[in-house]
Amino acid sequence: MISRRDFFKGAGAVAVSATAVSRVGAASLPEAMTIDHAKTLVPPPPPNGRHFNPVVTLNGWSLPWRVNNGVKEFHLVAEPVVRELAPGMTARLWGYNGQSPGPTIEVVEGDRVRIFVTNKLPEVTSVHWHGQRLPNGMDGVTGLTQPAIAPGKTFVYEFVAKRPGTFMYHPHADEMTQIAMGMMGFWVTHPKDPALHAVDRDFVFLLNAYDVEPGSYRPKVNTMLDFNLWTFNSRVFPGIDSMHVRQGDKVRVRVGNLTMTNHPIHMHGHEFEVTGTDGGWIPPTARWPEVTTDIAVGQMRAIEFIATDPGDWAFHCHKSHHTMNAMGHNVPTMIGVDHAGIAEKINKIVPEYMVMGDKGGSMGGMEMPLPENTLPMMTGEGPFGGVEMGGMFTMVKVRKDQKRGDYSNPGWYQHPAGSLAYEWTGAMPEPQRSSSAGGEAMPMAQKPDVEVTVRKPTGHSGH
Ligand SMILES: [Cu+2]
Repeated sequence: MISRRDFFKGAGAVAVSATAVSRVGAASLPEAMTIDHAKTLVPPPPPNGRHFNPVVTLNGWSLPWRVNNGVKEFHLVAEPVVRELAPGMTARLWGYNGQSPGPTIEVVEGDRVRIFVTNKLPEVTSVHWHGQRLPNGMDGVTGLTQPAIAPGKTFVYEFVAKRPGTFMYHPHADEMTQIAMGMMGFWVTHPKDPALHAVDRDFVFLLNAYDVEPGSYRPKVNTMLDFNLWTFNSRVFPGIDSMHVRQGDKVRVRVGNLTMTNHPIHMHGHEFEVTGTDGGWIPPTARWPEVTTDIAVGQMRAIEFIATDPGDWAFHCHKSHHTMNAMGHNVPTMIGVDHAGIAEKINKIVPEYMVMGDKGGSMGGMEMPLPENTLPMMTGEGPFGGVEMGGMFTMVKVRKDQKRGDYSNPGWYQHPAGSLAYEWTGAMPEPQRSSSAGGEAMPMAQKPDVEVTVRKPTGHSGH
């Protein structure tokens, strides 16, 4: 049997550190694996128990388990963590096992599961297993179905993972604070039959949001709507890993929303179908094609598509403020105002001041002094310059030569000759303008003396 310390070896993944939680409990508690970085760790095939096809958690990992008399045992530790949101900014959050979100828990339909939850927070907590069929006393609602887990205490949750599907976990204790601080994780119950709902690549992440003042490290937990960092798995662009797939792959992306607002998640270059929710799988006859699907608060959506077209395809929330980072959400509109040279001066007094619009030049390219520990509003370098994005933005990279099971970054897409937008360098025709006094007629598309070739439809012979 593979030892749990070797769990991530062979997947090319970074070693996981193991820490015993308490000297008293060490003999009976499963060791709590922790991670101290935000890399995407691709889980190896399950070392024991029933086979399943593991999911890949964006900038995250899946929690190893031990089998004890046929029961799959996991150990979650609720604790303060340091999360890098993107290179250049870290936040002091609360999470599980070293990171926020916590590790993804993967089990198989019918598994008996025992989860030890140790509270290392300075206040009480609990864990609610969102969407699961379980005994009421395992539902994790403080005061309603269980007493709170006091700091320093460990509680045990145990139930059979009855329904296959996609779930989340989060506290049901001082929720406004604990969710705003990043306490959440993903849960996947795989079907007994691995061929059921099988895909080639299965990515998961949670939508979350933080309000961290530039120059500070701790989220403001009383913010209700005006968050300044909109994140996929507590990461913002350009810190969010892209999803790397092979051309022709059937791809699933499961997204859960634990923010305070809805997020219309949009994918470029492909259509997808919503195939599942946290309530279960959607019958194929009830699905319809989409390129954007709205995910409400507390909801999960599984989307599926065939990655037919090679390229670097944007995948993002369609609310434009959600693809921006911390700086500049409250700046005035300055379109048309010539304020050359003024921005830098104002910036010395008002650090969040930024120039929007035509005279401000490129926001992403603005080299302005930032306070310690924050990120530019728009950022990220692409092969053609600044991407000018932030927040909830990443890419699906589709490649013909990506190997099966290879999740490494193939780099930027090389566009075949003739398939790239280009600058027009020919003559510019005089624009035709219509005046409001000119009557109802539309201006003609072409002057009569311009020679064009028009292919007329052929006659309807045979009708
Ligand atoms: Cu959004």
